[in-house]
Amino acid sequence: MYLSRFLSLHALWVTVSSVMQHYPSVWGHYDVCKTQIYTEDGKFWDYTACQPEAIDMMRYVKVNLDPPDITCGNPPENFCGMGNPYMCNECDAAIDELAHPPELMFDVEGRHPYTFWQSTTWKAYPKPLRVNITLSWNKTIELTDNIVITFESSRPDQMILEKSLDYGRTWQPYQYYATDCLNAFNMEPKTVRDLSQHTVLEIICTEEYSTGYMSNSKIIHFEIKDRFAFFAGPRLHNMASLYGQLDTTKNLRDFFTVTDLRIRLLRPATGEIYVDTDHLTRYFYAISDIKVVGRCKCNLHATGCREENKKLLCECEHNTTGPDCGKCKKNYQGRPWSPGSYLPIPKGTANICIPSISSIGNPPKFDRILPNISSLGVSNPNQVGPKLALSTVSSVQVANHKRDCECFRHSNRCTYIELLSTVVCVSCKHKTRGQHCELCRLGYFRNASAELDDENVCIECNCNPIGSVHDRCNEKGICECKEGTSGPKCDKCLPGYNWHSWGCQTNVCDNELQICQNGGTCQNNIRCLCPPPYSGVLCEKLSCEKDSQSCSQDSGQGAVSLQPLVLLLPLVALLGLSELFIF
Ligand SMILES: *[C@@H]1O[C@H](CO)[C@@H](O)[C@H](O)[C@H]1NC(C)=O
Ligand SMILES: *[C@@H]1O[C@H](CO)[C@@H](O)[C@H](O)[C@H]1NC(C)=O
Ligand SMILES: *[C@@H]1O[C@H](CO)[C@@H](O)[C@H](O)[C@H]1NC(C)=O
Ligand SMILES: *[C@@H]1O[C@H](CO)[C@@H](O)[C@H](O)[C@H]1NC(C)=O
Ligand SMILES: *[C@@H]1O[C@H](CO)[C@@H](O)[C@H](O)[C@H]1NC(C)=O
Ligand SMILES: [Ca+2]
Repeated sequence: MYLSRFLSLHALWVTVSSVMQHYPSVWGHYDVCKTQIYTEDGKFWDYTACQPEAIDMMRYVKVNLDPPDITCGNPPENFCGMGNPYMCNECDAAIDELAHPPELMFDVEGRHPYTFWQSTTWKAYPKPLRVNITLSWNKTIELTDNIVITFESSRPDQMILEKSLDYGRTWQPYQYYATDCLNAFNMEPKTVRDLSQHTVLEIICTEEYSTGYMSNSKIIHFEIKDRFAFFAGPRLHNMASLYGQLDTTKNLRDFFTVTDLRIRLLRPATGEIYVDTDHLTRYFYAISDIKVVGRCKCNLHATGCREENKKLLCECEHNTTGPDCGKCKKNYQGRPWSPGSYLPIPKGTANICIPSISSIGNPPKFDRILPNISSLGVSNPNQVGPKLALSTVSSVQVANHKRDCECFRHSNRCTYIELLSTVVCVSCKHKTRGQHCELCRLGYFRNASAELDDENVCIECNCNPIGSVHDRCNEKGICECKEGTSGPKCDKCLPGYNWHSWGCQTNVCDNELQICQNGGTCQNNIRCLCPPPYSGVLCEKLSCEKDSQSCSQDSGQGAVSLQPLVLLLPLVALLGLSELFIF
């Protein structure tokens, strides 16, 4: 409700401001995906880049611990204070007040004493005490604030924060933490303040958060804001500059993007050079809180991100779809998908998906249809569908869009046809053709499971050359068959027909309807083998030998009288003596 009220106020405001022909410079929150604009020509939607609000991401996280049995309390055990090895407490998983399960790392904080997760103690020393805490969102998120890990124990001697961008398949280090960076990771110690705009992506090892087990601070940061500050200024007052930078530098954007985080605890705080083996119950990890703030990555195509079946999903606008709004909706693939852009400041560019131009697949319905371009010889009369010029899409955005060379990645060359004031792709590859390489060549059909810009978008019809009328097929790949032929590829015969080297032919004989007579046998459904003296297609005739008696009985007189002549004719032709026989 708030949003819609905001939208209408906003719309009103846009009306005013478009009269005044300027926008206020404080814009740049990217919190609306579209606004209505009123002009003399009527109402228009103006589409803008938009993104969800930054929220507490720990509400949606799935946590996994490795080793799985690393949480203390099963069996119950004692742990003691780092400073005072005689001040001890009990951890018992079976008793609520004494249990320290992983959920306590991201419960609602504010109680005292703090609730916390705790590992077993370092009983197995000198075997390393190592724990991986993996945080998974199953959704790409963009971090907007520092990651803050609050320890209840002393902060570890060695720790690595890692990130994944591909749902946990591969991992990269984000930051190393150690009391002694050189010793632990063979890295020079650094702090974020040692970095600059140019080295902001460098992975550093910091000693800032580990030294001094007696120190009061129990907090570890991963400094997002300090890194933003290289672009947006110390108090982040110039976010526009940061957004501009994020827009043009993919690496920078990816640096702040994650699907998973992993905290690798490698060595607990020991405080002294030597581990006190008499009091191993002093060494363990305990974390009371993890803070991760970010926003769903929606490629600047959504302001909403909701949880559905335990999974975060962008509520995509601009006719995009997918968990990250990472592709165009069906029938809105008039040009390749692209993310929205923060530029130009302050409203960005929406890069909306526009209705498909294509007629392969399902022809979309448009309000306005332009004359087709079959006069160019690029349209297939068998696949007539509405063709749409980019300029007819009713949107300010698209009207301004240059008619550039959009060939769905099947070509990167276009030619301008002045007569039609149209840009046409040339040399479409991957068996495509058409103004935007959006059609399949003759003899190919659209792969329904492939996007228009897929290399495999067109599949060969593969019509049987003998059984089909031509080598083209319909949108399902079904060929047009000759008489007697069937099957999607026309390589089968209908009942009553048989496949020969020249296609399907009606059976001459079979064992049901066309039975060879007079003791003849049917050979391959092609011919009857007749026993003498029978002949004819079905052995229904008697062959007349010269002095056969049966001939005159069964066949008419004409047959007898004609016979000598019939026998003579080839001979006559052979000798060229036809003039001797004048009837
Ligand atoms: C933690 O992750 C690292 C890196 O993938 C792996 O080598 C290690 O076996 C995992 N488990 C523990 C308990 O360290
Ligand atoms: C992640 O999300 C996908 C859907 O996008 C779902 O199929 C999959 O099961 C989810 N994985 C986990 C581990 O929840
Ligand atoms: C997206 O498509 C719907 C129709 O399915 C249309 O009403 C809407 O205006 C379109 N939005 C954009 C941003 O083009
Ligand atoms: C497209 O052009 C062909 C040939 O010029 C014509 O027969 C057909 O009716 C046209 N289709 C449309 C939708 O204008
Ligand atoms: C159809 O496209 C999908 C997606 O690219 C591809 O995996 C598949 O192999 C294609 N089918 C054919 C028959 O080429
Ligand atoms: Ca807690």
